[in-house]
Amino acid sequence: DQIGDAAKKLGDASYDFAKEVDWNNGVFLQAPGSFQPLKALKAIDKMIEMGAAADPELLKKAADAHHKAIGSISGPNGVTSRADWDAVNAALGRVVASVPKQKVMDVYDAVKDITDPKVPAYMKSLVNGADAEKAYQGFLEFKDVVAANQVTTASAAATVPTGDKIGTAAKALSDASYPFIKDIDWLSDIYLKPLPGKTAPETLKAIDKMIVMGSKMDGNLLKAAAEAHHKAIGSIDAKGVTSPEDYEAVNAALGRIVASVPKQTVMDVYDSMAKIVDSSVTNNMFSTVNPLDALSAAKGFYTFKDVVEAAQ
Ligand code: CLA
Ligand code: PID
Ligand code: PID
Ligand code: PID
Ligand code: PID
Ligand code: PID
Ligand code: PID
Repeated sequence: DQIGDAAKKLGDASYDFAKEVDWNNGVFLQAPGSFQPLKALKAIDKMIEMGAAADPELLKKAADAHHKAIGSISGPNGVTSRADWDAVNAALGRVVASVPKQKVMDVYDAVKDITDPKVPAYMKSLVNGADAEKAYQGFLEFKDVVAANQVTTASAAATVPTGDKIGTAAKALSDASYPFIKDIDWLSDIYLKPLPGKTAPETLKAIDKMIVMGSKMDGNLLKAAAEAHHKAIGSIDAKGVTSPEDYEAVNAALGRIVASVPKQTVMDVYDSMAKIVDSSVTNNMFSTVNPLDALSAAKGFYTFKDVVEAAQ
């Protein structure tokens, strides 16, 4: 297709740049400017809306391309192979083309809003500037091909199951865990801190398991989960906490996407996370909330998971 062909040209123009970026640099965990969690949540919300509007099959293929690319990483900078670089660009170009232009521009504008104008120049200073310029020229040509293949209307909204066992169980889970949700400091910057003692390649292994799980999920249910998050963001209070109803809808939606993949795929995520999250992290989280509320939430979760497993 045209986007695939254009991605090869983009690769010619951008792979030198890709090799020069230090993908393992811890700087990418930082906010791209001053820390503004509510504004950042708005930017994430625009990405969620774009993801929910995208073609689910193309999203899956993009997830697969990333998984494959992680498998061909080499060298200290963590760069993937030239062929996989092109495949990721092609897959993302197709995802972008599957949503109306305005959804893409909304993400761009919202990200711009939380990005210090000095950040792009700083990023450029870390690589060969001429290669960055060459990559950008390549991107400008690529985007015209994407725009020429872009849809003008968003895909249909997801169908949300009703009256299923997971939905019923989500009510009990949410009642048991909403006090815990209210105890959590959602506006803290602690969630952007590096995991103690872990390197980027180690962390990427766990992300890879999530990518694999995402690619196996039922596309309609994943879209529904994204829509539920978007709705929940719309009802947050000043401390970032969503309404009980929207929280329940998020739990139901996430229970359903977990049930749409094999148990082992879920356990692979859990086991890889357990390898990189030290117990000091979990204990620290626990120390910031009311312990009884956390234990009630955990009890609710362990009951919920049996209903999910039965539907899996
Ligand atoms: Mg989420 C999970 C935040 C968007 C899909 N997500 C999580 C949590 C964290 C979070 C609260 C990971 C850390 C953790 O486990 O804490 N997501 C979060 C934010 C946003 C977002 C702030 C921004 C909008 N997510 C989002 C989108 C999607 C997902 C758009 C795609 C539709 N997210 C997704 C999945 C999962 C998460 C599939 C998880 O599995 C993970 C999670 O919650 O695992 C348990 C602990 C969890 C909480 C504080 C909230 C849930 C409370 C539960 C139901 C009960 C508590 C149990 C116990 C006390 C603690 C966990 C024990 C542990 C051993 C499992
Ligand atoms: C400017 C001035 C003109 C010239 C110009 C110009 C530039 C415009 C530009 C630009 C626009 C632009 C857009 C970019 C957009 C990037 C979008 C990224 C989206 C990320 C997402 C992430 C996610 C997920 C995911 C799916 C999940 C939801 C999420 C589900 C259902 C200024 C040059 C034309 C770069 C969507 C993918 C996992 C949130 O106009 O004169 O330069 O760049 O998890 O959804 O699971
Ligand atoms: C524009 C203007 C509108 C019209 C429009 C428009 C276009 C927007 C577009 C577009 C946005 C867009 C984005 C693309 C992004 C491509 C990103 C590729 C990333 C590849 C990576 C590969 C890799 C790895 C990996 C992880 C490793 C690092 C690597 C570590 C830690 C402008 C059409 C709407 C194409 C990251 C995965 C293995 C490098 O908005 O008018 O057209 O395209 O090895 O991580 O090692
Ligand atoms: C300039 C002037 C214009 C021309 C121009 C120009 C240049 C702009 C530039 C540039 C922008 C730019 C951006 C770059 C972005 C790279 C982003 C990389 C992200 C990597 C990540 C990696 C990771 C992980 C991971 C999970 C870990 C955290 C991490 C935990 C909990 C100035 C040329 C357009 C290079 C996210 C995945 C392992 C961080 O605009 O005239 O030149 O470069 O380790 O999670 O640990
Ligand atoms: C233990 C001991 C027993 C008792 C027990 C026990 C506990 C087990 C547990 C537990 C397992 C467990 C699992 C959890 C799994 C969480 C999984 C999260 C996945 C996140 C993903 C994120 C993503 C995306 C997304 C889609 C995108 C890709 C991504 C596409 C196509 C130990 C109690 C049984 C919590 C997948 C969603 C946006 C990466 O067994 O004695 O306690 O918890 O962007 O995909 O866009
Ligand atoms: C288990 C054991 C196996 C069998 C199995 C199994 C089950 C795994 C499961 C499961 C995992 C799982 C995960 C669930 C997670 C739910 C998370 C809910 C999060 C809700 C949020 C709501 C909100 C917001 C929002 C953003 C705001 C904050 C809030 C800010 C900055 C165990 C079956 C495989 C259900 C985050 C979105 C508005 C609070 O593995 O043997 O069954 O379920 O307002 O952000 O303000
Ligand atoms: C313990 C002992 C057992 C019993 C138990 C127990 C407790 C475990 C616990 C607990 C685990 C736990 C986890 C918590 C996790 C909270 C996660 C919140 C994530 C929030 C995010 C928010 C954000 C953003 C956002 C984007 C911004 C950055 C942020 C930028 C660029 C010990 C009870 C099981 C509470 C990610 C989205 C706005 C950070 O196990 O016997 O008690 O709690 O602002 O992006 O700015």
